[in-house]
Amino acid sequence: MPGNELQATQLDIPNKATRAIFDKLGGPIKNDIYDPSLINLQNGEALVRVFYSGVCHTDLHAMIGDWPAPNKVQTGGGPLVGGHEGAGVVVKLGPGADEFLKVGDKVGIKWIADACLNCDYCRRGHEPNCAQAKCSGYTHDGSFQQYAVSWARYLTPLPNELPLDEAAPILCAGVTVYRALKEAKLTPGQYVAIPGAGGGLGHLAVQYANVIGCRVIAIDTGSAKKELATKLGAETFIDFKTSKDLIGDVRKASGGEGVHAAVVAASGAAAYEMALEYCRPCGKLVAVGLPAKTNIEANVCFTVFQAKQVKGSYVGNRQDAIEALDLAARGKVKTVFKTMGLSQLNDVYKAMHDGTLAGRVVLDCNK
Ligand code: 8ID
Ligand code: ZN
Repeated sequence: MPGNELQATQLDIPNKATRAIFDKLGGPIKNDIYDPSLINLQNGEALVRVFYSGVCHTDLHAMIGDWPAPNKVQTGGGPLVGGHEGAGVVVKLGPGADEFLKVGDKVGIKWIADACLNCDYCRRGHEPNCAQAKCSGYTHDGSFQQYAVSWARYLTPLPNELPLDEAAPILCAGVTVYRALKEAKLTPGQYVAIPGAGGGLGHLAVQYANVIGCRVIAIDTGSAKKELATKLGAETFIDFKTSKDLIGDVRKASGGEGVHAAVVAASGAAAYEMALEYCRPCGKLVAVGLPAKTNIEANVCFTVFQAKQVKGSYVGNRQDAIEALDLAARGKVKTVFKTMGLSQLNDVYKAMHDGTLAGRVVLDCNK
């Protein structure tokens, strides 16, 4: 169902479906057949037929296991189904779940699969920081499967006019950079640098930054990513591999002063090395990309004298997701993606590791 027409038969639950699993760190990903008709939904759970799932670099981190937070495989919970940019349709509801959704609703599976919604963090809209938060494709099986169980109250309703494949990458990449730009508190006409601008998160960040009216300096490498970032509205593209003076180049492109904010959307540690330096006084580094074992170096004297800020930004809340999707549904932001099959996930990870993907890959879960 790439478009919006849903046929009644698409709500039938078959007794055979495919999921992509790994049971040891480093992979490989294997296709596994299971029976979704046997799934016994618990209180508040929904069964989602996933039509498309975006592949986020976080999924690759999960398979490698390089983060200081154990995933389901690392805690001995058995094989893990990755994926947290799932777009599909509700096909069955567990007890109490009908308070939130009905069968046939188009919904999105996000990184945060559920939160308590009642603690201090949740009440303030910091749902990702809830101590009870569950993560799709990490602590809980995610969207790299044809039928996924998730929590009805935390699934995101999808705008009807947005095709499911276009919606999928908004559910993590889109909401994350949308929220990160909010954290940057930029105003129209200000400069923002986006390291990782040619990747899944970055290509959406370029567009959301344009919606705000910012002047975008895209940082990434290679002609495909240059073309993509420029086409999507970056004013300047700086190739981090060929630039001989990245700080100087960013300053030159931002009126000689440096940028008002850097939203670091790269998965590589090097992207953090110079970001604080090419921010102008009072500028802000918003940390989004999650390279393992990486520290942000900030010289105390310069940080104080120049009143600079460093801020982490972790996905977004339910409202951020709705807002990010709304902008996509109204055509202000467009996901650029290549469609591949669920069975090709190993190839996607290889290309992602090699840095050869521009934009996102969206898996067609029927292939
Ligand atoms: O909530 C969060 N903070 C959050 C949410 C989702 C994803 C964080 N992430 C993290 C991922 O775990 C990953 O570490 O953001 C990072 C980027 O995810 P992605 O966009 O899904 O990855 P990608 O599509 O592979 O794009 C990464 C881009 O970074 C560029 C690459 O060329 C690629 O285009 N890049 C690298 I690697 N090093 C760079 C550098 N030094 C760089 N760009 C500029 N400078
Ligand atoms: Zn993600």
